[in-house]
Amino acid sequence: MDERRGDGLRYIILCDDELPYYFVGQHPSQEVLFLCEDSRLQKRLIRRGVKCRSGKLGDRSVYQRLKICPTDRIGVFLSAEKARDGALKALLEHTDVIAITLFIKERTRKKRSAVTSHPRVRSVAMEEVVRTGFINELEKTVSAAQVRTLRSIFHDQERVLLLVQYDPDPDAVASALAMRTLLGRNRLSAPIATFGRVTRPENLAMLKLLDIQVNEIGLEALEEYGRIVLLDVQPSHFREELPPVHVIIDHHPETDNAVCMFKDIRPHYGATSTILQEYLHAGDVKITQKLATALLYGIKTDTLLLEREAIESDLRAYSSLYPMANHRQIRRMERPQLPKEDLSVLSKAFHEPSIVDDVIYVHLDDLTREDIVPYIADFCLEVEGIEWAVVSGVYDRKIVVSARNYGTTRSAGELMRAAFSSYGSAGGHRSMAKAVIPLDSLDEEDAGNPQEFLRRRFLEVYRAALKNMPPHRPGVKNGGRGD
Ligand SMILES: [Mn+2]
Repeated sequence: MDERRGDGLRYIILCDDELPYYFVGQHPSQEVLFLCEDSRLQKRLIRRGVKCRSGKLGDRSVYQRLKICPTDRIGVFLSAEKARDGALKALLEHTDVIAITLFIKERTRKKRSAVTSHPRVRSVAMEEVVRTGFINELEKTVSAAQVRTLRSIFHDQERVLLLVQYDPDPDAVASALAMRTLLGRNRLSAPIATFGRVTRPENLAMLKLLDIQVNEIGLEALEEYGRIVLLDVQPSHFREELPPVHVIIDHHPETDNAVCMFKDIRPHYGATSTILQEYLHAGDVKITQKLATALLYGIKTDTLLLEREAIESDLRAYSSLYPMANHRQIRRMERPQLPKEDLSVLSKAFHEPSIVDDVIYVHLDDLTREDIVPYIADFCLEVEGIEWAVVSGVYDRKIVVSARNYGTTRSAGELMRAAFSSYGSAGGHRSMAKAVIPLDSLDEEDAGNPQEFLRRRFLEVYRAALKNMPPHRPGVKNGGRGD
């Protein structure tokens, strides 16, 4: 009778009233078991359809009968201090659970006993749990109303244009895709369009892998559409004088006082994809794997893996999309594949790498994609005895340079700035940096032999920096690969 069911997780909830039932309820896939002392409470919980046992919670025999195992998830909702401490003590001393969650009232938080401050006990304020759930509901109510308004704006329209920025990024593309889904449209009745084009390789990889089409259009094409929707962008972004747009959904600070039929601008959000995820959720729209993958990638790239300007809403959207997304595709977008055309360039470059001091220089002549350069720079740093890798490539009449080091010497960003900022843009962090130099900014001789120019300039500043540098002390300031 006390045998565990299946091999799934088991949630064990110790309680002295019915409240936890509303928190935890019945979990569709996992086993939930309530434990209480009062047999009348037990009956009430069983009537609600959950499993419940009663017994003395300070008594180890209760837990031994249940064959508590380390991974059981144990939540304690006991308001009487004595009963609570007794139960915790029994659990800690007579079972091998990894940890226990103790739910407490915020105002009692300070009153901690030896057993509630045990390292295996984590206290969570009930108010906190209620609040996040509560805010969620308020948000959902508003989002559902917004979805109703949006649908009414579009329902009698034949063609809708989803317009994004000049060089659309994953957040914009995912938002547009989500908008189309929300409106129940397809790529003909609601195409995604830009006045520019998608250029970044990882963004192109996203379009290819997820089979998303972004049309390149001109201003005059806007006339063909009954409704124009701006996603992840506002009218002032465009050099073109836009006709009035109908809908703006964005997370950048509001720059236009544009009057339109519907506007939802949330500058505190990390991604527009998060706003759209909330709409889809509130509108009870089924999210396909493709859409979940796009939105997750949109949030991930705009928030730099949730490190930059991500708020709770972004985290919530992220975690709700996570199980639905195709992570293999996301990995492929993040590290785009090497184009076959560039293989011969690579083999030529590796045939004659140049190593001076502990710096390796590799130059790739004509590339079809610029992101090969940082990729090869990472690789070169693995070469035996190498402290610095400086890899350059010519792409679109520009020299792209990536520098990498082990962080033990001078900052890559500083050296690259010193060497190349007078020719183009240069900068970066301690262990990785980038420069972009238009070929036209070099004199004829250097432009004809960029490899030699780069090596000479870099070595100049590198040697100068070594001379001025105090003896290296590991772990101080310059230590660690960081970035
Ligand atoms: Mn964005």
